[in-house]
Amino acid sequence: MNDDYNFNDIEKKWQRKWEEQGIFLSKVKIERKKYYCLEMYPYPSGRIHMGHVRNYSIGDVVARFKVMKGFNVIHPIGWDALGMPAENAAIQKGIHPQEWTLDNITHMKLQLKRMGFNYDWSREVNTCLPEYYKWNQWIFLKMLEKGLAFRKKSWVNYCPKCETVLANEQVIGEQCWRCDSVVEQKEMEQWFLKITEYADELLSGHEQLEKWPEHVIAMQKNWIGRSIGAFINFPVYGTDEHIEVFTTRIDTIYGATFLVLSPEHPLSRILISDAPDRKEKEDWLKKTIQDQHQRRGFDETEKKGIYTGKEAVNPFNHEKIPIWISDYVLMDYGTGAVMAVPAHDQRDFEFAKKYSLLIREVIVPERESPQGELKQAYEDYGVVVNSGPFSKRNSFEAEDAMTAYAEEQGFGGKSVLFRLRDWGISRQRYWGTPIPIIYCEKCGIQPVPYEDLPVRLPYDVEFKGQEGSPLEKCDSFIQVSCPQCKGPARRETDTMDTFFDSSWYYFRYCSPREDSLPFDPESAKYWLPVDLYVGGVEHAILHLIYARFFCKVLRDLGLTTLDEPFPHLLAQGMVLKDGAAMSKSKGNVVDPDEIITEYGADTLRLFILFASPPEKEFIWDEKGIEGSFRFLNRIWTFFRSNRDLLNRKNSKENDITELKSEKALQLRRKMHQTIKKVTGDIERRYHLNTAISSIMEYFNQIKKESSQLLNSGSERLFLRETFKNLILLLSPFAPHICEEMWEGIGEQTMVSLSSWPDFDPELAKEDTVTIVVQVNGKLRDRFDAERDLPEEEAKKRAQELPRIQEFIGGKKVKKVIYIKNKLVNIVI
Ligand code: ANZ
Ligand code: ZN
Repeated sequence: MNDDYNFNDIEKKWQRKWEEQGIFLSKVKIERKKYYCLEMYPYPSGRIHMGHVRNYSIGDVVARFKVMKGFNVIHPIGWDALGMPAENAAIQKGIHPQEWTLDNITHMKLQLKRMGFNYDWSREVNTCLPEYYKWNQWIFLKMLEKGLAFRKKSWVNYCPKCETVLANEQVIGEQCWRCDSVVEQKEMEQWFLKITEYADELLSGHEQLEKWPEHVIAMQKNWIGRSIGAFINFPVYGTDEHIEVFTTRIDTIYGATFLVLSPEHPLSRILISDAPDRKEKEDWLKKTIQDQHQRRGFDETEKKGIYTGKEAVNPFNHEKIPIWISDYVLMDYGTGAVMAVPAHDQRDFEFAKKYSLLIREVIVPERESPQGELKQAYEDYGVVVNSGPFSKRNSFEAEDAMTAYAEEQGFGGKSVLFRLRDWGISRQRYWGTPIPIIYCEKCGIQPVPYEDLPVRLPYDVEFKGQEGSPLEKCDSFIQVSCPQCKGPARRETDTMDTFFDSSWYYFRYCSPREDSLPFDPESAKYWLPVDLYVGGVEHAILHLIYARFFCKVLRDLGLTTLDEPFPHLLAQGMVLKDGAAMSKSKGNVVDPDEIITEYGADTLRLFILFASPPEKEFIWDEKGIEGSFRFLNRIWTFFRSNRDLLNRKNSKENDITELKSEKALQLRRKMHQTIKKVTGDIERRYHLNTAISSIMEYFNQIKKESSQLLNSGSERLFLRETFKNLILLLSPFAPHICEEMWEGIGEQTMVSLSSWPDFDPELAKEDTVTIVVQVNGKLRDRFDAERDLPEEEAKKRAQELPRIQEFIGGKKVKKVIYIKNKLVNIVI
């Protein structure tokens, strides 16, 4: 037999065996503790990339580890298969989106299998199949019943090239996230989901998410954006109209020297309607709404505005102040109107400077008086001045008193505002879930009856890339009879945002073929929550907020009792090469298939996990992959040359008598230490990189001591034990080669199903030494520490000892001398 490490044959062999024996299929076993390991499912773009390889290798190690630890593991995978690229491919290449998607899935599935991931393929979910999207429609109808899905006319971002409405988050800067075209504004009737109803709970729920990275929580908090402030009504002078503003700084209200409306504010048009230069103003308004929308809200841009010619009355001091319209006020935040306080808000300050409006200081830092002329807004809190009866209090007292006064007088009150917007889910696209709605001239908006679900996407449509969705031109789809009056009616042609699909797919995995509900509540109750969710940090906001929202909605529908679906999130870092993320446009893509062909999947897995901890960036480097390959080769060679000696047949199991040699004893200590370290690294910190490096060290020691151990009987048996443990520890990372060696040393059950090794806590203890501490050469104290403590650490610990501190007694330390593993001398 050829002694080379023939990874290709080995990997194929074990992938076949795993599949034939169905060892990764998962079943509910009430009596056993479950573990749900989930990685964000891929979009079937055509090929697996290194980001996938990294994401799925991390999950796979954890899933395999948990199997060996005796958990009943569910590790599913599926396809986020709807969305724009498929349709763009149809337009560009003339392939039907369904063909394109299914072909891609077939190919990527083979690629994933080539990596040796232990997925339960029987649970595969594919969102472009009616058996999946039927339940999107079902959930939508339930939300409609609950008032959580509704229709609203709204300004939407529209990409002229993709011919579709984009969510705010799909607009980067001013451009379409996919094609970089400049985004336009369009007013349309859209379907929305009322995520704002859950804004408070989405925020308070963060408290349960202790095992989420802090920066992800911070991004979500910021996205939800809770502001405490007040609403105040300003009457428009000489009319019955009022302008309501939202402010977080009511303490500055005596400094409000003008009001500003957003161009889209309903009063903006009305207030300029009798202006002498009405035509000009209306043109300005139209133009601003059209092309300024995207730039709005960014502080850098110059603020432009017009004066309406009207005035409002400040209800606190009855002062008349001008009403302006400007693009720096956003319609979709608060009331779309602000009281401008130029002395204390920088945006208002710049606006006032530009148009020579009054600036009045009403807040000063403690023990200071107004400055006269400000160079910029003073935005901090401080002492209130120039504010009638509220003067001389600090900002916070003034806020309370002023809010109470506004409430008393009935022109305002305290309020909490969220930045989070309702989620617009309508897309004017073909390749998405049809929204199950029928429009009837007589009966109005009608939900498709549940028994008529799914509303299937028609197959025969044309993809020309012209205005609108192909569904709009598909008569067989559009023409339908009204569920109410049976008269002729028209189907909704918008499809759903694909974030809808990914908001609940992790429930579907629990019972993927369930056909009476989106998922079987009993199975979900057993498997959920997801114990570890691994994915890219680019999903920190949208996907992870939407999925949390859906979980709460499904809970309120009585399908689950879960509040939070993902108590533990591992946000993996990006894969870089030559200083940039791997991407086609940068031309720095390394194709996983080529690496597998050249080095094997085990080497690729090992390398991608070894080079950095999961949450850090990973830098691709060719030398690194060779290093991992060499390591596996060295283990392989060791195994091949000692195969017979290591074999079960040649040893009486568990018959290790006393170890005699110091080397053997040391190796045994190393073995227990390594088991402890690797277990802890995987289980507690997910530091797979340090786990791998301790396995490498451990192997080096085995190799070094092996020739001596092989000479004596009981120690040879010990060598077998220690090598067995090496295989077990390495197996989640490099499962194929480990199965092969495991079989090669005569083991009967597969290593993938074997138990994770235990360690003896006594033997796993790190070596410790006692270090004596002297002050000016006199012995004063001692402490125990790990052997080979770094010098700085030893010096620090010595000086921190309470007794030593007493001796130092605040005197200046001149010098600290360290003799490794023995002594610290502090000279004062
Ligand atoms: C007066 C004021 C004085 C303000 C001051 C701030 C400082 P956050 O914290 O983000 O909620 N604002 C309210 N609605 C707005 C809109 N639609 N477009 C633009 N700006 C708007 O911000 C709340 C503050 O942002 C509000 O408080 C308001 O300006 C402004 F010294 O009112 B403030
Ligand atoms: Zn009807």
